[in-house]
Amino acid sequence: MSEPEHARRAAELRALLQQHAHSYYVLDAPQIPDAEYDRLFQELEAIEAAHPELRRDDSPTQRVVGGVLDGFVAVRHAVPMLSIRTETDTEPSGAVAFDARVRRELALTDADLPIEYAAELKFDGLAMNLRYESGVLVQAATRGDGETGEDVTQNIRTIAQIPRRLHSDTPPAVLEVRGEVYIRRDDFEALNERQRALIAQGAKNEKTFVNPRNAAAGAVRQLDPAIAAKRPLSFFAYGLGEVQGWGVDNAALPATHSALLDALAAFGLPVSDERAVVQGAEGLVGFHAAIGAKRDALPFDIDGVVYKVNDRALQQRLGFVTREPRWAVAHKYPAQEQMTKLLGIDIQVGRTGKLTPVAKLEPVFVGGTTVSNATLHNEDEVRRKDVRVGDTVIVRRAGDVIPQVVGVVHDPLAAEGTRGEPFDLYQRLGGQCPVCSSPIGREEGEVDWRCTGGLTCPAQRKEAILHFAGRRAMDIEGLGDKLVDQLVDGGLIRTLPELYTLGLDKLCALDRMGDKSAANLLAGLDASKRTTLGRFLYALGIRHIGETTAKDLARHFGQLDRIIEATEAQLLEVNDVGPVVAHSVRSFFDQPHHREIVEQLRAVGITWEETEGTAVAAPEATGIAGVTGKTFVLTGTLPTLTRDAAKELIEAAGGKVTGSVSKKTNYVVAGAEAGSKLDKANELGIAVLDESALLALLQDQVA
Ligand code: D41
Repeated sequence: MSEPEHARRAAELRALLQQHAHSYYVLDAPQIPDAEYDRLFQELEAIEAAHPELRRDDSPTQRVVGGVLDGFVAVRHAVPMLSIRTETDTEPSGAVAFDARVRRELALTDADLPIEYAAELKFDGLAMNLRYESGVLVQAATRGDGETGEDVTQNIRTIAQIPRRLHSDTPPAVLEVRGEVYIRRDDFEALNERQRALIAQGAKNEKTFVNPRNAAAGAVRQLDPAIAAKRPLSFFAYGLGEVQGWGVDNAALPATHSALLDALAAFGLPVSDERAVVQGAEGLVGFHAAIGAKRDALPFDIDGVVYKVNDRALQQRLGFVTREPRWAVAHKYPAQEQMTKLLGIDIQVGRTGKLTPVAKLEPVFVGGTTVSNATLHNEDEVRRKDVRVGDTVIVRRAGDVIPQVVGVVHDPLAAEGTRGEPFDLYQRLGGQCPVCSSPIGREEGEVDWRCTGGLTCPAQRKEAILHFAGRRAMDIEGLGDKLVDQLVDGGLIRTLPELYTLGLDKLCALDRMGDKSAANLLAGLDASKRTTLGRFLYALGIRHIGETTAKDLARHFGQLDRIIEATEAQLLEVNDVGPVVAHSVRSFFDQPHHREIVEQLRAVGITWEETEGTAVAAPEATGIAGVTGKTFVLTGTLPTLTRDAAKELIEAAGGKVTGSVSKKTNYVVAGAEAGSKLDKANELGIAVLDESALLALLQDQVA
């Protein structure tokens, strides 16, 4: 580059970085991936280093970003919140280099023993200082610029995991705990689903979030704590700020970082179990590799691991340079977001008929694999993000979640009018399902277009059969997904009733199907014919009709024909049936091909007992008082009962099992690794039972 070229590029980079820093820090809506921001930042740093005369006071390289926002009270940290040095070399050599630096600083030679390190995760969230006085949480503050942050106590108090009071009879007079506020990936996906639903219902001020860290940042800096409370925040502690009176003269302060984390855990603070004490560079490399291998399986995002010299006395000897301790480093992993080009948009028909726009991408290495397809969720999402073919987009792949396009990179230098057309799903498909050519439709208040072919669309056939055969539906023993693939792909069955016309000869002709398994399947099919009305209804796979609703409908109407003929108003009379469910049942049976399938199923000999129904009698009258009518939510792994078994027991006693915790939930049954549902229960003050307490409760009912 020539001299004027450098000057021009530096100015361009300053402008770009300023714009992106604003989007990131102020709007919580980044326009480019972090890795790209870092690249631009480093490019500017390099130019400024080579040409000091180009350095400007307002350059993003000259100040710490993340200043104080209007609306929150500034808090001066009693002890500054330091930064952590980042090792961007994602190879093992990054760990080796850190160990070598530490040994050099301590003037150690090869003859000396390896250094002991505490290795932990680098959570991808928001740094926070929690101040406890006499064991009581009195203040929570963001890091800000490290000297001054914002008081976000109200919002942090909504995090159920963070104790309001330390678990100790003799807490330190002052204990500042530092850690990271983050959002789990499953909570993030659920949050964005909710946001998409709100937007679909016409909510104006709602948006989806680009990634968990941004959602967390937005929640922490919410001016309305009621909104913050609805965001599923979590917390992990990793260090200390000011400490007074932890024993006489802080004599109870642990001597190592690992013991400190144990002590924080004993105070009731969340501390990650994914940590280790290791020896020397070799130990660090091993930890980096081990966590790298399970990164996808962790329930939250990490962008690296952190190594800390374990001995706190050694830490003090090492000290820090320009606000970064010499005794700690963050060792990164490959980024989970990257930029690439959008080559086209395909539309996939899901197994339930949902039509999903899928981005065809120029292959890009992200989150550890090469990605060339990513979901765009639905048409509204594509339009809102204004994603068009030919654009440069940001792709995110984290954990086992399918890759997603989270946004478009707008090239500020691109000419107007050179972009592709806005996306229109209906027009693209000419109104027809790309698999079966049935009309596509979208119900009011829904974001997803769907194929209306239902049981007749090949894309939905396998799923419909598997659902029908499922253990909680018709319970057809021996009919799993491999066999369904064979039956459908081999053209043996196209519709549900055809299952029951399969013969031994046809089955034996299938690959790997012996006489015995064929006979077993036929026996399974035969046995499934005697069922209950609830199971049969559930098996039909009507949208929005889960097991519980199917049972409620069966109990209420008693006879299939009454359900088939019921008006929406009559359906609304059923316990827990709202307009969406009523409409779904009605439109299912309005379709002639669905009625035909039901008739054919009856014709092949499927039977159940029909009753008068309990349209007038309250269901409570038949159950066992106490558990009857109570709503349970199951979360985590119970020691002996499977989820299905627990559900069956609860339902047998007259209780109901639902999927999410709300004010209407009576009990949450929690097992190992219970997640956000448990937090929610605690937050709402709902009774939490373990397995034995559940069994005792159910026992009481029977006794
Ligand atoms: O998980 C993290 N993001 C993390 C951040 C961690 N595990 N340890 C950290 N340790 C420090 C020092 C060494 C300065 C106590 C940190 C951070 N700092 C940190 N996070 C944001 C700024 C600094």
